Amino acid sequence: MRKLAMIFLGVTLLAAPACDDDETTEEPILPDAAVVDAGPTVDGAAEVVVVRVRDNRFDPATVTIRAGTTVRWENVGANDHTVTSGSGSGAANAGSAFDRPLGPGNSFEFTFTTRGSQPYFCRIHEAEGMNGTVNVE
Ligand SMILES: [Cu+2]
Repeated sequence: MRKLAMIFLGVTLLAAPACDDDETTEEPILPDAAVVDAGPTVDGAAEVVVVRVRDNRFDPATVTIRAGTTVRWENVGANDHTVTSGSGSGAANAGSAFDRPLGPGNSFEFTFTTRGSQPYFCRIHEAEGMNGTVNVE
């Protein structure tokens, strides 16, 4: 019985402060026209550019983005592919920035921070000319 009494007391104390709060409810404050006119801030906003990975090509094969932009490759085909940095598997730096197997329905994101022209390719369909370029400005 003593335990029950303690629980009851606890519930009563918790419920008590909510009794007379209704009068202090505030209306939402709408922003002035001047604030709305300022518009959204573009600088620093996350940007994502989508490249579709098809059988067997990147679409579009060339994208031009600003530094800090994320590219998302989406495999919309039926084949396995890879998204591998470098101009080809023979390049000394092949796969040094990214090297991701990409099965059907999967996607991969990479954020480019270094400016310049950055080639990439698919290891599986390299011989078919499945490659692309990300130009980072
Ligand atoms: Cu491929």
